[in-house]
Amino acid sequence: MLKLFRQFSTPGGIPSHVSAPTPGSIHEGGELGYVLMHAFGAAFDNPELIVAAVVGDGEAETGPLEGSWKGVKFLNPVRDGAVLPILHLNGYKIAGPTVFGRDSDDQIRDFLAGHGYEALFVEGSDPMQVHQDFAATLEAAILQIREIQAEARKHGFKERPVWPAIVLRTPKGWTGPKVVDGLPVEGTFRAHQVPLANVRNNPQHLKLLEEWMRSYKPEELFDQNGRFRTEYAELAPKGQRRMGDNAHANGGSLEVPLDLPGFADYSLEVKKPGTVRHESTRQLGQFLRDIFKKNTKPANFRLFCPDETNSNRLGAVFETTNRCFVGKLIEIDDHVSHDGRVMEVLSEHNCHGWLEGYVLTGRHGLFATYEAFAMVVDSMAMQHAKWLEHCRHIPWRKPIPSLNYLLTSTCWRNDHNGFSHQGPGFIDNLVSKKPSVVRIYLPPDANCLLSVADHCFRSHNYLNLIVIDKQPQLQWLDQDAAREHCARGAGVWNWCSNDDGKEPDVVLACAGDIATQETVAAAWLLRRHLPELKVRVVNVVDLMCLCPPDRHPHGLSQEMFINLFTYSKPVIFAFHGYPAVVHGIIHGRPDTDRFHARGYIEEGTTTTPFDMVVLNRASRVHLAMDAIRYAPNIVNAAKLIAKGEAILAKHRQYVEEHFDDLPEVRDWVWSD
Ligand SMILES: Cc1ncc(C[n+]2csc(CCOP(=O)(O)OP(=O)(O)O)c2C)c(N)n1
Repeated sequence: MLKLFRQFSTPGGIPSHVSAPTPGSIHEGGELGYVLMHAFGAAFDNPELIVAAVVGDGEAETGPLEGSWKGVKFLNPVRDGAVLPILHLNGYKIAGPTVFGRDSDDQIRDFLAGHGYEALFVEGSDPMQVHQDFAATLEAAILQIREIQAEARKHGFKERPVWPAIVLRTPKGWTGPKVVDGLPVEGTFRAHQVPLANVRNNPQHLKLLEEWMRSYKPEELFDQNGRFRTEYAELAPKGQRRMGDNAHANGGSLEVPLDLPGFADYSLEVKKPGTVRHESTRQLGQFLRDIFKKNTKPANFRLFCPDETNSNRLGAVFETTNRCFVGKLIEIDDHVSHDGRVMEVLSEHNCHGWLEGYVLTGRHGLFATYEAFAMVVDSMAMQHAKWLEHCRHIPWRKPIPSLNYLLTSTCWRNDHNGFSHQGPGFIDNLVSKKPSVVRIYLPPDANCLLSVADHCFRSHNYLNLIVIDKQPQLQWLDQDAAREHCARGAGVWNWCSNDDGKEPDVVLACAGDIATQETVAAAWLLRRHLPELKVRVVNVVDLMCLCPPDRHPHGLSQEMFINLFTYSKPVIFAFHGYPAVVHGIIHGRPDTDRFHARGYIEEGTTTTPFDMVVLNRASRVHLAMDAIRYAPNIVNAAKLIAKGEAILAKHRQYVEEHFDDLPEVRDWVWSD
């Protein structure tokens, strides 16, 4: 008992809410809103599992929770387990009444019925009576669930069942102090978390605390040494029947590794770098299709996407599976079925939360989304990163499959959707998380994308972020070169450099597909207009390799970093996202002032692809002009920069007249 008291919410102890050290838990109780979506993720493809999800009535006011009741419309009673929501209506949150708390039973019943649940009410304040009522209701709910499942599994799926949900009305701070300092506490918002605020200095509060603790009759429950009495301990179920020993809540222990097809089978033929255009994510779509096929039996892979699988060019998956929808199907539906494995719901929260629940219980998946709207789930990603980091230090927690993101429809190619769709900030969010759990990849083409994806699907305990656009784009590396490049994380592209392996005058570095295209095109321009300038092109796939090795495990050694970027030459760094990210990552490398990062600087609109890079001052022309500015001793620099300005003026005029990019830009390919 002393041990429990010493560790509960104390320095070096355990948090006051459910957290990674709590056996039987799959998420932190800290940030509210995600319980139902995690529960659905855990129940998918877990036919024998019933996931009890306790929803606070305050928590029920959050956007993600409000949006997550609909998970039931994706839950198939034949192949999935069940989710049993327990809506705890204690009427109050921290400082006031909850919205649901003042609703009548009928209103709550109607609300739940509208979402597809039958409400089972348990209400009262006499503990012994409520325990009995709750036990009976729980049993009824479980029998109802088993009946629904047995029927569907025996006769096949017919229609979406109405699932039970328990509504529990008990006082907030139930069995805690009734009145403190003359004010009612039990049954009010004042009972929230710390009903007695001043036990150290106020003897009255201390007395109330003692009375409260003694009301649980510790002398009956514990022996003289403070040990929990065996006769009570024995009432608990044995082994894995105990909530704390449920293997699903230590998902890594149940993981069946994915059977991955050889990713090289999906690679593109690239005879000469930068000469053919292709939609890179289409190749990934085919890889995903065959991951589904090869893992049909363990049924442990799903794709989560807010309505954009086709748009993101991943549509090949529909050759082997469908969109999941456990509701009415009609003739015009396109690849929709009750047993589809593509989870399309227009809610980034649900996609993320379902995938979290899925990987936390030992399965695998990918969340593919428009880049700008990944930020809708910034906070969820942060919480999952914290969870993983915490778990790393708990020996009994087995590693779980990584949570994989594909961000596509990126800022540079949302020229048609405009400003609202242009935001690469999810990278900024992940960069700030613990290096032990975060990986960020910016493959420049299809073959690199495949290599990176294969790597991510094999990994554990990470948030793997992959960023690449879906539009036709230049392909740079053949299969072998891509594999080697991705394994290194970054490398010199000799074929577009002209430093002959010696010290260059300037380094053009890039990370990201469009950044790569503009950088290689800048090297091409410089070759033509300033052939004596020695240019080295460095491409970065694994962003965190730029970090000094003491700050990220992927960080290149100082020697390797200098081999790429030299010790002192100017580096013009074209980056996919916000330039400040690069400056932050390279802190600690030699002479960082020589790095000039260019990237997305919130200049966006509905325009042409090249105009996007021009507006953000990250175009090939800008990069070439930067090289001229920063490389030492360029005799005719002013003249060359004037030439660059003239090209930009011509571009502006052409775009406004033709609504298209200059043909020499639009159709540009690499040539020696
Ligand atoms: C997303 C989020 N916003 C705010 C908080 C701060 N907070 C902690 S508990 C709480 C009230 C929760 O009320 P309820 O869900 O009814 O739970 P109860 O404590 O009454 O069981 C709030 C607002 C939080 N933890 N998470």
